[in-house]
Amino acid sequence: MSENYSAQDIKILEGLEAVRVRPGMYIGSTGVRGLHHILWEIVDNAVDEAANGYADKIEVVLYKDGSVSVEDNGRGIPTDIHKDAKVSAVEVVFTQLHAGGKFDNEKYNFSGGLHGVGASVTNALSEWLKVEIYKKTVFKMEFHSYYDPKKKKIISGAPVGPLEDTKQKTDKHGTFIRFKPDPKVFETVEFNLETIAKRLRELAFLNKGLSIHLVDLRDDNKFYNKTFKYDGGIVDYVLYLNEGKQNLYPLPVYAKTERDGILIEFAIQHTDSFTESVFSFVNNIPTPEGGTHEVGFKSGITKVLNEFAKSNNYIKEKDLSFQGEDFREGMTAIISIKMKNVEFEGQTKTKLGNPEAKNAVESATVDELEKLIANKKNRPIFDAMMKKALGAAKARNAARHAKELARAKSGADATKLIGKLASCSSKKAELNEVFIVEGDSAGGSAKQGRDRQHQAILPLRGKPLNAEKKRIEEVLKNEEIRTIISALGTGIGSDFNIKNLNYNKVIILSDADQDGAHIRAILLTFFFRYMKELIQDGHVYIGMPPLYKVYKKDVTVYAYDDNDLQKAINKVGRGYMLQRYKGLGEMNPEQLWDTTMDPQKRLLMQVTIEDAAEAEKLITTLMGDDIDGRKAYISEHADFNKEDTFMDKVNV
Ligand code: 0RA
Repeated sequence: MSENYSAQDIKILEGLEAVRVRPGMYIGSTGVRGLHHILWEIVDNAVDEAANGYADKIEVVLYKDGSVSVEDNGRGIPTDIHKDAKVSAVEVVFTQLHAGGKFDNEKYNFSGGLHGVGASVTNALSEWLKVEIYKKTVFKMEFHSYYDPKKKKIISGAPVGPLEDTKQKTDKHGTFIRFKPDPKVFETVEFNLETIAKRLRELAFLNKGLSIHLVDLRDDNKFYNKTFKYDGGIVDYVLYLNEGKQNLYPLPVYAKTERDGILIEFAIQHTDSFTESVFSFVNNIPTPEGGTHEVGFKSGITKVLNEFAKSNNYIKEKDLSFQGEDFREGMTAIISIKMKNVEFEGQTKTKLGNPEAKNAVESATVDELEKLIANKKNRPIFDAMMKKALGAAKARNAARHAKELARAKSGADATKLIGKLASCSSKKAELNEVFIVEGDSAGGSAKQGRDRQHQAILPLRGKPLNAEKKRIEEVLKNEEIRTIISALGTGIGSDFNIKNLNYNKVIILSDADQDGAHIRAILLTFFFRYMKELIQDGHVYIGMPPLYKVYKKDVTVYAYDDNDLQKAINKVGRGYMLQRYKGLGEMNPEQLWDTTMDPQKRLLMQVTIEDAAEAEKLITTLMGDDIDGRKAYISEHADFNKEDTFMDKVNV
């Protein structure tokens, strides 16, 4: 039993105790993110084993009891006695912080990134953890956390006994780890299937040929079982992201190479869209804030394509020249690198800081693209890129004027634009909110019903333009869009500056019908394309007007969905009357305030983007031309949309 397990262990366990005391220091938070973090620690180890060529299968299983397991078919965690620690290496892995580094050798090198706090942190924050190692025989070890009444404290991740060789023969090789997150640590211990599926799919794309099997056994009525395996790796990833778009050449351009000890892999494909979608990764970890590798990649592309354009006389006009952004119009690309000693920077520590990565990636990108250009067979691809970039450069030239218009933050022009805005009296942006309201009549009610000090109202007359299908110049011609830009104050695209945001909350208020959903989707698409930080920083909300009013003489209860309705009816009791709201316009100012705008009572949904690539794909699918794709996407995602993510907000 743990109580009489060797004294030396107790010392080691002090590390795990520190993790219990300050979990946030190790896993960021004890919310749903932190919960998944301790799973990623275990998954990362298995993926490392695969990335180093020792495993090609991983299975993740979610169980009814709240536990989760990760199995790989790799070499198995070493079972021998660790020289310094004098206990098994397995025990070291699960009880010593950062034990990953103990195995630092040439073969096991690219591990440890954003996660990288080690399996011991997962153990420390679990009720129990069981490990099995398959190496000719089955080895087993178990850890648990429990309250020690003598010491009056919780002992975390203590071995129940030493590593045991059960002597049971096995043909398998690899590692199986199952653990149950401790509800005493986490605010929620319910794993999110969608979050896990997305990350595992991403990992499967990033690790060509790796088969990742996900099984959810939690609900008898909803058995889920899916295998992610992509023999094309990041080429498949780019094709997946471009599904439903019109490509300009059928197969992505792809290269894989090594430079200065950094493994570099990229895939590029252009479509006829106008947006740039570059997704970068370091050691399988997404870097949505970019960093040196992304900078090097982009400048490599610009150099090669500029050179190609010059030597083939693509530019005939005198006053025309290419800029890097022209080559990236309609470009979907993945740049994935693997390197040692990564340093992350930025607000969310998702930006690569290593300076050496810039030159390595840039020169590798130049060399690899030049090789591809030299191959005559690829000529149509690079011709297509030139044609696309020419269109972009010409439009950019012609559009300078339109852009300048949108940049105007003061002066007569802006005043005219924001004429429709009923602003609030407070000048403190952090306390203020703006409601973007569908329709003039609802806008009128909102203006009358609001808290004038802190709530501004911006009524939308027509439908704003769908930003997905147009170049920025077209988008900016749309008056509704220009009004929104002026009102928010931040500017857009490369001019965007969150510091100039006039309102802490931007609340979209549209009807609970098809049209309302469409307007919501259009606005979210616009924010996503041109003000991404607004969403990333959590400023965008969806207001939730009620669908029903249930009332009798002196009682009124509002219901926000059909479930709510039954409750409301029960509350009001016999002889109730029912009104179904078809639109915001049917509510008078007081009702609108009571149900939808009053910060004390209203229901708001915050719009979040957990995963940039998936959000990107979602926008393309929902707002693009491919109707079949849209239907398929909606039906596939129809019933696990309960989480408060971008997904269920764009409820088209
Ligand atoms: C270091 C060395 C060896 C294997 C591993 C680490 C390893 C760790 C994990 C964690 C999850 N799955 C894993 N698979 C392997 C080599 C061991 C040997 O050659 O005996």
